[in-house]
Amino acid sequence: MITTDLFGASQAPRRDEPLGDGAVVLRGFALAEESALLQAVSAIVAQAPFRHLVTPGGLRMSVAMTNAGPRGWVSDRRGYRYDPIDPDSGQPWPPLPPACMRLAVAAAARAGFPGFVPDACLLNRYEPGTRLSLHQDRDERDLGLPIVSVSLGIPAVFLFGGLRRTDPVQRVPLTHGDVVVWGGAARLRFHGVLPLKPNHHAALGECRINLSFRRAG
Ligand code: MD3
Ligand code: FE
Repeated sequence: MITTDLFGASQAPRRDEPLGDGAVVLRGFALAEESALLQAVSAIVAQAPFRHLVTPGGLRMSVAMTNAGPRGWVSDRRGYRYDPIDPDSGQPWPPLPPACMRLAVAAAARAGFPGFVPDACLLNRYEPGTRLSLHQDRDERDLGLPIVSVSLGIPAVFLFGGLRRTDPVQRVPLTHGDVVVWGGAARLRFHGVLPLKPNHHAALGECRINLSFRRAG
């Protein structure tokens, strides 16, 4: 039964959407920490601005990236890796704000990964036209641990493939406040993001920011 409290807040049961084995979409789960997340993003990018990394093959990535936490994901001509130091500043990546940590830990626990404590948060910035081509995430030491992803800003269509690059892909629309936990059998599935359509978000403008919380080491 769906009830409404004195203040009109819907008490509908939260609808978690399983995405096959090991992955679940928690619609709107990040909205409880929305202002803390937006404040965290601005503090992080003030210290470690978004930048376009280069792939080992020399191609500029269309997604702009930065990191927070003890380790950060970087790519350059030498390869992909996690590094405790921001190569642009020579300083450690900015800290992971406690509200972000709490959100990631709570989402992982809700999805069946109690005790997951991330040590890295990769922030991806998409603008209209930006895409992320199909890839696997396999630079983390323990691939048995999940990744928690938080979408902010304008909507995107996430591509969720299989264990082989050529497997068919599911299209999953993700919008402001949605959280996805990817673990278990889903952890090594190919995935990507379709080119973003022009759109506007009240807090972030013509932009989508995805935070992905990982255990790198
Ligand atoms: C699905 N980012 O940074 S969320 C990435 O929306 C990345 O910015 C996407 O893929 C984004 O690597 C998707 C994070 C994510 C991470 C690992 C996954 C999704 C995943 C592993 C398996 C399946
Ligand atoms: Fe990925």
